Amino acid sequence: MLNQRKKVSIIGSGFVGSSCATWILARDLADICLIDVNEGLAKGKALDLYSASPNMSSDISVVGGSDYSLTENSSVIVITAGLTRKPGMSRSDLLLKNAEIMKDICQGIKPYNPSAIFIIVSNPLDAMVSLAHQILKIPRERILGMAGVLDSSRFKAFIAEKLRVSTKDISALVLGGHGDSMLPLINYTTVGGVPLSVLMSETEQKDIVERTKKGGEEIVSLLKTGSAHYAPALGVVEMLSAILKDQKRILACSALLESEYGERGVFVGVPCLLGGKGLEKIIEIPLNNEEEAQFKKSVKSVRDLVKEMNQLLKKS
Ligand code: A3D
Repeated sequence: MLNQRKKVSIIGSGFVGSSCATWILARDLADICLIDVNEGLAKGKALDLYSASPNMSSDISVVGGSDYSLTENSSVIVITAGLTRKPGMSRSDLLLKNAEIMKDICQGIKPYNPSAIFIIVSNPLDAMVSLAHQILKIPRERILGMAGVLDSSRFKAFIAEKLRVSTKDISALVLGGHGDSMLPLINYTTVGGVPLSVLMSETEQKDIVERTKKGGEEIVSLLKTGSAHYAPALGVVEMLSAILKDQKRILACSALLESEYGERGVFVGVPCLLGGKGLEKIIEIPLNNEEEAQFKKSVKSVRDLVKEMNQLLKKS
């Protein structure tokens, strides 16, 4: 049947946005619309990718531009637009700039997409997804932030490297905000069903947890300019596959808590059941006292950041 393909629009066609589009094409997932404030960039990348589709044996369409009307009736919208810190720019300046960009995008895109599911990637992640939710005013089922899938993937990669085992057998979970306060959960990590604590010393476990928390920084310091994009983009595409194919996967995503984990009105990384409706359920897992204290600390740091962002927006 014609016209049954789903459409994914990606706002921000920089490193993360264009890598998302590449993985979507490679997995033949959906038609793609790339949007960027730099129209030529979005159009050029779209044309380049579309030219690759015959060699992928793919029939997906890829269009690009800067006009939000191109995104009309998307199944999913991925927002990766944002600025990176420039010399002389304070953390608050960057927070305000990215918040203004997020606000403009959400206001511009909403009229064309009454029922889309949104995946936010722009940083600071938990604050940006919270702002997008304030502007879009959509049910929590249709708005998620991507971070936990990436952080869990880094955690698994470092475990596989250390133990010299296949990544396929590793099951792991990272909760909390996307940043220093994230919580890689050793107690929920297994390799082929064997608890990690059986396979690694406590010192080795601690080292891997620390490396996971600083995974993004390690890459930034090697690259010198820019930041990670292959793994973040694949994190988005894992979420997209779960939604577009109604896979009912349990993935760590930033989602709005409405009583779960004893919290309300905050977006933070938790295990989510993802399917065709978007967020179908937040899974609550038991945490020991230490894990719970760390989770609460992480939630507080997200709340503080959102408060700071809202004050900056009010003053601007
Ligand atoms: P970059 O390659 O600079 O791309 C950002 C793009 O956004 C550029 O092409 C800009 O032209 C575009 N842009 C800026 N303003 C607008 C606007 N108003 N409308 C449309 N497009 C606009 O950055 P990147 O792709 O490396 O990173 C993008 C964002 O993702 C940043 O905020 C990163 O910090 C964030 N990021 C998050 C993660 C997570 O795990 C949460 C990982 C990697 C990157």
